[in-house]
Amino acid sequence: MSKIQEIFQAVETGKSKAIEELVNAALAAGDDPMKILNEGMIAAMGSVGDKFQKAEIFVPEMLVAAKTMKKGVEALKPKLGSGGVGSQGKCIIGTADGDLHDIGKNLVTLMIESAGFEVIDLGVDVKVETFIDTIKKNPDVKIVGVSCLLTTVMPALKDTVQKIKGSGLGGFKLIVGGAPITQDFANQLGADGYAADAAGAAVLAKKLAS
Ligand code: B1M
Repeated sequence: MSKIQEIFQAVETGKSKAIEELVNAALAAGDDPMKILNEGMIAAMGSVGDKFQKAEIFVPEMLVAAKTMKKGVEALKPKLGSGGVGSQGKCIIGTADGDLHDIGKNLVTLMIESAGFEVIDLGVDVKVETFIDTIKKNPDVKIVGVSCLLTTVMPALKDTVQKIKGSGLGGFKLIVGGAPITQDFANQLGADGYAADAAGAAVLAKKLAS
């Protein structure tokens, strides 16, 4: 079994104590950090989601898989990018109101930071008022990003985008993303941009901020 397959299995089965060593071993063997992330960890979370949907596993197993992935990403972090800290300006990010998923949002944060932004991370389950207050306190913000993982939270994402856009505040671009979000939906919301993954979000943020 390859090192990346071992990482996939460790995340899928929630072996949080083993993950750091496995990631370090894969890096030492010369595996590409993005391949470890995409084919080892993100793919494993996809499998966890499929198993949850088929009722083969339940919320506690999803939680330990998430904890394992977070530890794996921490081990990988030093290899996942570089960039002048803050040189691109500020970015405010959070997960939409009602949504507790943060692994994707954290990866987007990591990539956007690596692209040179100073990121203000508001965490999960972020009320639109919190986004608006934070934008007011940081009038030089260049990018505001909202992540959404649940179809049931898509109306809250719509509300968030429309209220931020209708607040009269400006000078920044608003981007959205997350598993159920598409470019079409982002267009319907009136968002300035959509990215399918974390690397794409960093490229988009740089493009929109320049
Ligand atoms: Co939840 N969950 N979950 N969950 N969970 C999903 C999303 C689900 C698809 C599983 C399934 O049924 N197959 C399903 C949603 C179904 C739907 O909406 N139709 C689901 C459900 C139902 C639920 C609960 C309702 C379960 C319950 O309680 N009965 C509950 C909801 C809680 C809530 O939020 N209110 C719940 C809870 C949880 C846990 C807390 C146990 C845990 C989250 C832990 C955490 O995040 N700290 C969890 C997990 C782990 C998952 C799965 C298995 C994995 C999510 C993940 O981290 N993926 C997920 C299944 C799946 O995704 N296939 C599932 C890896 C991550 C890297 O990908 O987040 O998509 P992702 O991010 C990507 C892109 O989407 C994009 O870039 C990222 C990296 O490339 N991206 C952006 C994300 N944000 C972006 C923002 C951008 C741009 C790109 O710009 C701003």
